[in-house]
Amino acid sequence: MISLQPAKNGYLNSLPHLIWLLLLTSPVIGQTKFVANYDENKIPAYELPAILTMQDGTPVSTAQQWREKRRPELMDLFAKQVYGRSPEACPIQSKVISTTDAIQGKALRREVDVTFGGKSDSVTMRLLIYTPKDAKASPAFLTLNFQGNHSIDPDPSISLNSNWMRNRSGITENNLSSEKSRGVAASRWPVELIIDHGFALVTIYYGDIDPDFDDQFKNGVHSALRSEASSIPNEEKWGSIAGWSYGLSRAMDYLQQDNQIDGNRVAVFGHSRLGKTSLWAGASDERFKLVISNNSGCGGAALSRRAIGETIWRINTSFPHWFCDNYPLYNENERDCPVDQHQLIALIAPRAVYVASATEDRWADPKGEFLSALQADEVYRLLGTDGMGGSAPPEKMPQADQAIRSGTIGYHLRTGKHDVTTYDWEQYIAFAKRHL
Ligand code: GTR
Repeated sequence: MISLQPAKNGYLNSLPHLIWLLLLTSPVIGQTKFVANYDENKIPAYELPAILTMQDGTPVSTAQQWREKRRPELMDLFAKQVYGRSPEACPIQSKVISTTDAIQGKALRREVDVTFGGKSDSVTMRLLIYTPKDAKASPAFLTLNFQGNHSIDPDPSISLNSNWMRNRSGITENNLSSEKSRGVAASRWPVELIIDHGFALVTIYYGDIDPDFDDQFKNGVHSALRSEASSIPNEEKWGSIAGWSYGLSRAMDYLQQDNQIDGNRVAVFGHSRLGKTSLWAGASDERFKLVISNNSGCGGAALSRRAIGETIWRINTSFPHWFCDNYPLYNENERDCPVDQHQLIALIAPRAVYVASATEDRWADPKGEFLSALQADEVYRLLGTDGMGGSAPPEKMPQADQAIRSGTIGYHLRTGKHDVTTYDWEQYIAFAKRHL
């Protein structure tokens, strides 16, 4: 579904304009036409939807009004207009696949298969779990990964993933896992650092839950829970981000039964599209006590109305399966979207949230990510926390590598590119120590 705004722009008045419009909105040709704006002076004038005002204009001034009225209203809007509505939680089954010592004996490493589904089918996701060796019930970081569990560490005993995997040039249905792909993403996963600070790390290959390509939802969770989702109107049905989030919640169901993990102290973390996913998982499932978005950008932490770097049109065109079918209504039409992403951050309140950007990641709009977190401050304070810290929110975006992490909303702008680095993890670990 693509919003063409014909009336507003008067495009449909003549045949040449109609042809031009079709070219602009064609996914293939449109890709070559899109030139991202990176100029702050060219951001369209915008007004953010208020967080503390109901859709009918009623102001929200108490924690109770937030909890009982505004929060449910916003959850519903994000579900119906952005990510799509997911079916109810379903039961899970788990099976331990392997248990071994790891990290020079400092950790116990387990692989646990968690299976869930509905009437038609099921999916199995393999959890790779590192827990500090002699600790009982550790706090944990729960995360999805892009390239298979075996990509996070070269350890040859981690099982290779045989599911669909993305290649560098795009998407493919080939299985690209091989001995050579072991540890390819290790720089993003400082497992030893995490363990040394007393945390568990739980990671899952995101393709176990839903393969990341547009196949009209023939596979993954969408297929497994098709009949459970059948009563949801088509335009409100869950996209892949909601599907991956649903998988994170089922992983959380498992973690609550695992006596090596403290199910009340679990952070959900994700990078990029998986950062968008961790935010939606954190908003949807209040069992996550800390939510971390690393370079999540458009459809994640960044304000959509700034339309800088990646835009709603761009993301819906490149990745039509990530969001629900209502979301393209806001293609090049951000102002009509009833929500913006600062409200997503607010949905996590009063639980701790951390948003991180990178200086060279202009596609994800670092400033828009910061402004989102800043705007959510008022809800955090209404709910009795210190928001971004101090007696009032900061007036300016911090300098690069000057993390704000004294409050309940953390933020940093790291020097460098779109990535996850040890610097990022050091901030998350320090923040998690205070909040988990
Ligand atoms: C990009 C996409 C971003 C971000 C990123 C990723 O192609 O435009 O929204 O999610 O992929 O997930 O790696």
